Amino acid sequence: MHVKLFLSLLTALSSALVTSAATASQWKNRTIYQIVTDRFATTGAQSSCNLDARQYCGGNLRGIIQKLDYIQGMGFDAIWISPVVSNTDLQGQTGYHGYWSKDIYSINPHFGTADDLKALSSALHSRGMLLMVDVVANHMGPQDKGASTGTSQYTSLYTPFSDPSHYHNFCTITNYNDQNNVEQCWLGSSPQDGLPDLNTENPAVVNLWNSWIKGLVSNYTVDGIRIDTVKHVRKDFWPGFVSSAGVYSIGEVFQGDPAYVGPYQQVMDGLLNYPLYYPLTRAFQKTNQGFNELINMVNSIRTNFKDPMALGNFLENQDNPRFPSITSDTALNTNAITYVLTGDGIPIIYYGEEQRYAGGNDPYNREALWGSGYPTNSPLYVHIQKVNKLRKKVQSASDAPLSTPLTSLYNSSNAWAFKKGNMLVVLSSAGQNSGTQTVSISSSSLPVTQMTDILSCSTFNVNSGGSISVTLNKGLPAVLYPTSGLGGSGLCGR
Ligand code: ABC
Ligand code: CA
Repeated sequence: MHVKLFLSLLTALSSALVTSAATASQWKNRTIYQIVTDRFATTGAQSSCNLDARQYCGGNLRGIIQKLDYIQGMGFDAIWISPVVSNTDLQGQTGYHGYWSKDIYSINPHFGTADDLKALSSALHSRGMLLMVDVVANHMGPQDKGASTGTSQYTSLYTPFSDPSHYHNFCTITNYNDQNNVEQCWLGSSPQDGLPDLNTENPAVVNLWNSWIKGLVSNYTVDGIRIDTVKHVRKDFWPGFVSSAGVYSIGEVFQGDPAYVGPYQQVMDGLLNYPLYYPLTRAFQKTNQGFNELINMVNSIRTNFKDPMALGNFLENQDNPRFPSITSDTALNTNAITYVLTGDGIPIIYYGEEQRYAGGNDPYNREALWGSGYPTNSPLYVHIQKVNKLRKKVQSASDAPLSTPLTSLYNSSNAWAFKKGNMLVVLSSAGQNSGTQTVSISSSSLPVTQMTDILSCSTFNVNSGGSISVTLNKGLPAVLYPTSGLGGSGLCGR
């Protein structure tokens, strides 16, 4: 049979088998905008948010609905929101971030109602966007009562985990090299401020979680789940949980070693790409750092993970300092974001990243976005919009740039060029104070045609020998695609 015909029959067959739930393959060509629900948009007064105080600042689900144009305007076709369940407080601090579960059957009243969550879900779906919800199965919120002994004494605080047998006895995680310690002990230093660690070996706990996640996904038509603290629960807990969810799952294993994180892809679809995060940050935190470490990591990820394209790439999130707090060089920032948007994997951009928010570690990286006024003309907003337009345009192109693993074509102390399908990406670490930089690339795999840099709209030709010289300005990257393939993209007047 003709190969193309066979492939399209296969695609038709597999989409017929898929029900309404969004699978890994449906998430792979999406770009995700990560939201801290309390800090993204409010329907109330846009009061200033004191980050140190760790209070609710007023962001809510209805606020997100009102700002979907802002998100979709940048080209995102999926959002990830904070955990939605009601949370505990702790001696004046609150669960504004959503990770301190109290009652897993009720929606956090600070964020809205069950109907508000349903309304967000349908507002997204009517725009062709997907909803990802953050979920936590490892622990509940701190007890806020000053428990004095090792076992959980205030279990009546929680729903449905109200029996001491639902919890591991208190011990604090002291040794991250001891997997048993990481799984069985509590995050936090004392029973007072620690996160009561659920006994995820207890079949009653397992059953409650599996039926809960199934209900959450179906009640709110959730398309994907981000799973918290994955390495703190035994690996074989997860297959039952994610199959009960029945949608794409992406787990958080906060660790930089691909050999440690990789095996978790045996138990869920995707992982946040922490192994990539550290070399990516180092490649762009200063000028002229070279790209060998980053390139080696891209390769190492290929050998350690079952499906690198299902990993979620990011430069910022709620647990790490924002990139502009590491360097004020805007060109380096733009290059790092460009890798997130074009490299192998699913791009995730953290709210505020598009406005170059510069907060440091938790809690300073959780600014209220209403302070920005949501401008849609800021440089990174426009940059992200352009690359996302290209992603949309090439989503079903025959050269398949989004699903083709990158091939490195050129690498020096301050430039790296790689190709995915016919998309050619040239990154620079020369910095914002550099002048023009010419990167000459030669490869028989380049299409012999005119290429347009969709960022600057400059054009460059690949000559018959397969060489192209790309000029970069002021340390900014270039994202090139055959000019003839840009029709209808809205890019560079096409
Ligand atoms: C609160 C305060 C903070 C205070 C903290 C102790 O208590 O706000 O100021 O410092 C939620 C809230 C937080 C809150 C915590 C604790 O709960 O968002 O504000 O902090 O109450 C997830 C979520 C995160 C969430 C939780 C808890 C878990 O993304 O937002 O926090 O539900 C560990 C966990 C990881 C967790 C993270 C915060 O802590 O594994 O799941 N994130 C090493 C360890 C990691 C560890 C990390 C950070 O440090 O290996 O396990 O993450 O503490 C690399 C290595 C890594 C190493 C890094 C630092 O360096 O390869 O292994 O990570 O090179
Ligand atoms: Ca645990």
